[in-house]
Amino acid sequence: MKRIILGLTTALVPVSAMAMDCGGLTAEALGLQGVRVTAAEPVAPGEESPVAICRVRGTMAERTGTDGHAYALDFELSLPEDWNGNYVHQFNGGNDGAVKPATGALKSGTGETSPLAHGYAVVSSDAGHDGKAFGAFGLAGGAAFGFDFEARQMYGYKAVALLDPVARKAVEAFYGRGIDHAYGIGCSNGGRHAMVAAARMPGAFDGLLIGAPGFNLPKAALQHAWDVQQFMPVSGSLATALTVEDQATIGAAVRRACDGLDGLEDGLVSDTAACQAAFDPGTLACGDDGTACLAPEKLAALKAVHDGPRAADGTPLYAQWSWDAGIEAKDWRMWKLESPIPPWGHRPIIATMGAASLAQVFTVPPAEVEGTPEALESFLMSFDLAGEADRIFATSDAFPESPMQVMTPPGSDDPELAAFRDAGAKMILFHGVSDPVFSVNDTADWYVKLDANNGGRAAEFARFYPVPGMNHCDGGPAAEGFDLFAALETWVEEGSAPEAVEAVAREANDELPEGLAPGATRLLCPAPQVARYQGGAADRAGSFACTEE
Ligand SMILES: [Ca+2]
Repeated sequence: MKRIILGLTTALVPVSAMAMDCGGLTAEALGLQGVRVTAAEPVAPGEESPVAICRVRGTMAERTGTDGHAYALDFELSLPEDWNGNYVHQFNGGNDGAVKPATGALKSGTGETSPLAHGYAVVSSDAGHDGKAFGAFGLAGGAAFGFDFEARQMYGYKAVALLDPVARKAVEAFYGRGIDHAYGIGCSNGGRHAMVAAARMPGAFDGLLIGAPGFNLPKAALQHAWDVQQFMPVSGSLATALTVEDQATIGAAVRRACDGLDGLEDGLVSDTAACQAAFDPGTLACGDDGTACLAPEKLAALKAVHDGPRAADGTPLYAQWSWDAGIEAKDWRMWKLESPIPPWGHRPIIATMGAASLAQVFTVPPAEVEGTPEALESFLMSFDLAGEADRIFATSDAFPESPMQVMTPPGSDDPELAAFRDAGAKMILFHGVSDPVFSVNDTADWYVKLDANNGGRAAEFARFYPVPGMNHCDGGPAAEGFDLFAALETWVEEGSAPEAVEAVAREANDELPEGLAPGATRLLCPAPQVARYQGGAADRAGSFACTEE
């Protein structure tokens, strides 16, 4: 509130940070070139926004694709009335293709309230396609844009690079002053967008929050084909290759071997590295004692999936995976085996949702595949990993950059991020140890290389938090309620690097293990530290400490 003088009387009126009226905003008024503002309207606090905002929707980079489809980069900008001077670029996930509400909320990592609720200006986009390019062969999982090379580039890296300066210019014009701090946040493919930004736009963001990054997405798509090829022969159906009971059997075996390694049997395997040495999947084999076990063909498939796909000469095509108790969770089942029956469907969508992307976005040349579960399943079963895996590295006249070039952050095989580091920027990464989509090992290996290439001082600008038990971005038998965005803000704005971060076992999480009560808190530790029990109340983070040994 600010006191202003109106003639001879004084009055208290709310003061807005806005320098312009929201209604009727145009691209010209905001100083934007090559952009159409398609809507601008005030939104009162409520379901659509936690705070009063001016919501601007716009479109840019409009063109007709080589497939005849109309492409554009559509975006939404949330401009809070009570602006805190800062900016968030919200990177979305999956195949993109839709403008999600610009609130800055992640599935996890941004706490109970979104950055928008804290007064950030936030931009969100569809990454340059609308998910509706079907081509001539029917529904294909929103991935048919991959037949158009420029749409691939937009999805891979150009959408963020094109939109970001436009969004900032609009923010600064709207408020009549510069942005103090700029952040980028995303999980999954959104985490990949953030890692790409660190490499390609190293001076753009002061802070990046990076969840479960799919920074090797085309390789992870090969893993998807590999998984299906391992699981399908077990019983002729992904849905029965491993049952829910089998998952529980595996989770229980991992806990028997590993739960206590962190000092407390609480259902959480916090010492992931020690668990890889301590857990022998052979103990899952059926013996004579009648206890729960896996049949030989199930165990063989599980081990193969865990080891990851390999080329004919034995070279890994993606990554290995970590044994962890979160393998029992619903999310793991959805991505690896089967999804629940959707309200509109008569049968489960078998977990082949990555097939359309492998066929149409992550290979050169792309392959036509129909969107039916049967067609997608058949595509993955017939994908020749020994002979066709190189298609993720291939180029052609129509696709002059390979899928790996388009999707991965340049230099990520041997990362140093010198320009990002030298710009003074900070990044926080987090990844569920039981993520079934992107292997936590891939992110952990990347971080180890980053640290080595920075003389053991990567922690001065990048910290990595593995989350035991957590699945893809959130969920699973884990303490997976945490606010790493707040930790990032403090690091960027106060120079105080995050150490142990508190995580809560959310009451809304119906998969909490026995031993982890709803509301209990734990510590998330920056790798290579591990949360170890020190004694005291088992439901309090204060009873744990982050240590390397
Ligand atoms: Ca434990």
